Amino acid sequence: MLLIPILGDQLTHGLASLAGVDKADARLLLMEVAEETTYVRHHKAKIVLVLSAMRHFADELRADGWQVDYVRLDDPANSGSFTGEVARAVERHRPSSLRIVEAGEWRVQKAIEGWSGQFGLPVEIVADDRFICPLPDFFAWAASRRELVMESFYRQQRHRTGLLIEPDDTPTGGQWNFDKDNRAPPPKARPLREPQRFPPDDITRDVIALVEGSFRHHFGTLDAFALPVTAADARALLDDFITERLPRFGTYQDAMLEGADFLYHSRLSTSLNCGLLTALEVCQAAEAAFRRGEVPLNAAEGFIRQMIGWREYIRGMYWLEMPALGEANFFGNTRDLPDFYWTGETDMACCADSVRNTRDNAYAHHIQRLMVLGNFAMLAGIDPAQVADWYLVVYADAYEWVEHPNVLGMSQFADGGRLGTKPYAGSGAYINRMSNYCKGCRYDVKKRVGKDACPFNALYWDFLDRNEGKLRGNRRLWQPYATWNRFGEETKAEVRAQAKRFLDSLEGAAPGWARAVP
Ligand code: FAD
Ligand code: DLZ
Ligand code: SF4
Repeated sequence: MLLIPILGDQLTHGLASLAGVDKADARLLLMEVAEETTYVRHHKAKIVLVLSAMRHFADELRADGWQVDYVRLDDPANSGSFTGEVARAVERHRPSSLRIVEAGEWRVQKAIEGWSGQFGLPVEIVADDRFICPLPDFFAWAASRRELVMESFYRQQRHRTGLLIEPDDTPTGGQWNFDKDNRAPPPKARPLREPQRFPPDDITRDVIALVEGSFRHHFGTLDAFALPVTAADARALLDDFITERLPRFGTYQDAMLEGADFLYHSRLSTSLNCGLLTALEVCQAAEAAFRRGEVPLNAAEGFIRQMIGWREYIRGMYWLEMPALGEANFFGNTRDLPDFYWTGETDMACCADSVRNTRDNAYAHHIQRLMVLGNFAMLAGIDPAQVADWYLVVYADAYEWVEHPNVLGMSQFADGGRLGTKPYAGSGAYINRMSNYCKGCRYDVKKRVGKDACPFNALYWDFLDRNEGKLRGNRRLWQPYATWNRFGEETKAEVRAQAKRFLDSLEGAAPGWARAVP
């Protein structure tokens, strides 16, 4: 008999470990375990999402004729870890071998690699073919490059999938990339309706009760929980996105509007990352809408680039760079994460609204994550490990394979530029251009110094100044350094003093938000 453990982010009916298996001779194992629910203190909505999706998936598998063991969190015999639960299942069923799809996180993969020795059984670890680019192909691509630029990987991926490729092998529309059309400031009116909601059913309500009891001290609220927890609902959310928001997704991809929590974004990452949707089906739906003339090319291409370009590149970089990536700290930053990342209490309107969205929805869109909260943390010199923990906790789509490269690489430049060619650092001017936050903020985005000056301004220049030894050689930063060096010594001293005053006023977060205090 074959024992097939399925992890909480592997909830896909076409999972590689199930292919070709005789249902009568296999036992599937899904495990709710304390180790996963508490290794960081996840946002309540993330725990509800994963456990509810697991329970729904187990029911669907049974209905499909599989024999399924499902271990609940509150089962008194629950050992609390994947390894412990697999050990118990081995005792129960005495399988002849195990089969599992490779894990999405380094620490879990290392545990799985120990199972064969531990249990004295053959363990087949199957490649995760829900990703379009197999890892060996990514490593080969990386080995052939001096710089690991996403755009060149993306073009290979277009050829690999045939998405937006014409019969003569050229990119549809004659261009690979329409990014220059995708930087419009926010739309004036608020023209959109919210993404479709999926109100909790009985299974989800049970899990909500469990989480409100056992995880009540975790970050976040569940009042607005309405995420899809089945493949059918995730597909409905995809259809809703394609018709309602994809047409304008490209144009307003980088825009931010106070109180508009999702704008034209898809909100599909939570479903994709736990397996309810696959990247390929989502991209095919976007391309089909373009071919039907329902969405413009800049929108379809922009979306497909995020999916087969960025998402796959990020995943490849995780496995290429781990475990060193987890410890990366290029700038040697040591400041504690400010308290407002948890409370939302700050006068900076952009940060307050982004944290509110995060708390209420376990969500923020890309530019809130990158150019508001990530940018602030890097400019302020926050310890990147604390920043990474925060991101892993607060977003319902966060798993280490996608969170670490985005946070430690793209947003904090803690890897020294392996992933991005320059730090994503911006002053208040960028946020003002791409949002309406500054209009309602008590700070003045035009000012660099003074009590009411936007903190991002002095912090931006102070960041460049502080790190000049490490960054001056970066060819993409010669312009800001040229500007900084045109400032007189007096101005420079004022900026440094302004940044110091502000940083000294920041209160560090109380311990225990991200990881339980031992
Ligand atoms: P949309 O804007 O609609 O984009 C469509 C899809 O493209 C997303 O669903 C996602 O699957 C994919 N995508 C776009 N950009 C990226 C990217 N950089 N990396 C991976 N996938 C991408 N994404 C996560 O899924 N989990 C994370 O933990 C995560 N942490 C992030 C942390 C930081 C600091 C930054 C800058 C980005 C992070 N992202 C993460 C990427 C991106 O912000 C989210 O995928 C996106 O905001 C999810 O919302 P959406 O589904 O509405 O995305
Ligand atoms: C995120 C998460 C949570 C909160 N709980 C569980 C769980 O109880 N059981 C489970 O199988 N998976 C859970 N997950 C997702 C896992 O953390 C994820 O599958 C691994 O980290 C992938 O390596
Ligand atoms: Fe953010 Fe500065 Fe604008 Fe205030 S003025 S919203 S702090 S960028």
